[in-house]
Amino acid sequence: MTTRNGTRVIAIEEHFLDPEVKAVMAANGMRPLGPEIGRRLDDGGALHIKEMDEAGIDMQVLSHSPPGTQWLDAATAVSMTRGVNDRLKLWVDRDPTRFAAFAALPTQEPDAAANELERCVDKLGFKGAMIYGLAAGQVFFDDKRFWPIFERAAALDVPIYLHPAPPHPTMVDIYLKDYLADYPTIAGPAWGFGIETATAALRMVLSGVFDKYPNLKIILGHLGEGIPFQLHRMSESLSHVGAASKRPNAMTWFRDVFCDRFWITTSGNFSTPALMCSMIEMGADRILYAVDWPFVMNQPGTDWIEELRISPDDRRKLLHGNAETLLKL
Ligand code: GRE
Ligand code: ZN
Repeated sequence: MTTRNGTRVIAIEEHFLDPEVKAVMAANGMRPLGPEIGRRLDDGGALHIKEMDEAGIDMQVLSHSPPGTQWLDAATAVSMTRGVNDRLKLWVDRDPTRFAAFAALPTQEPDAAANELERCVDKLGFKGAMIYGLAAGQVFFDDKRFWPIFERAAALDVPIYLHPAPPHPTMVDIYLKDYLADYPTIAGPAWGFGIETATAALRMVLSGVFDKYPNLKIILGHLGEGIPFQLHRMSESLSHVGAASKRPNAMTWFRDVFCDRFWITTSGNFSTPALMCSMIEMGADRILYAVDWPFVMNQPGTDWIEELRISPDDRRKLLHGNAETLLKL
């Protein structure tokens, strides 16, 4: 299929809210961010398609909105996440040319999460999984207890998308609280999300999980949550002392792992300078298109890519080719 944009467009961080999860969220006093986002998150597909058509997006890779089922108690999460993924499969099956899926995982029980990932990939045809922020809002995912999930993803050869979620309250309290009332997004997309998710990615590299599972592939949204801009400084500084300095390729170790094991998307970050930095640091093969619908609308992304002056080859990679390769679409 060719859209009005002249090339196939696949967007890979596009959210929905499962009706059962919505009900337990409501029962716990959790609400989507306003009626406009709420209306789009749980529309079941029709609004997705309408707004995809209007903006020339051919395919969305769907993922649950944060924090998925990660906030539930473990037993509820394990059973409810199966239902979430089964309902998502029915959705994709209604329109397989327009939708593909990332699994939600009950990360409270890492072995169950690994099994659910395998079921979703092998039986349901899902393309990977999305996990959010801190596990249960408390622990970074580099903790060894979660490695069974990464081991399975590597064995299945599917990526894990590391997505932001509300940051730890202690971080918000110490770093941001004074300005939160006047600038509520500073704990979210304006700053807190990126800081925390970049920290999660950094910690994953330091943990050695990529030494253990060399085929592990991680996706970051929002053009890498700031890491491409910091990559030289992080890599160089880490090499001076400590564990990185003992690596044979100390000077470039962090950069090498990041550029080899991570892919990034444009979700919510339609910035040409930031894209240029990312392309120079990581290469055009590492950057995939995403919108972050409905937290970000489709049309600003379309306006941006229509104006974007990159080579036809890089354009095809960004808009669909890299997604087709990484996600086997
Ligand atoms: C996101 O999914 O990236 C997101 C939210 C909430 C607010 C903004 C945002 O979940 O980008
Ligand atoms: Zn998102």
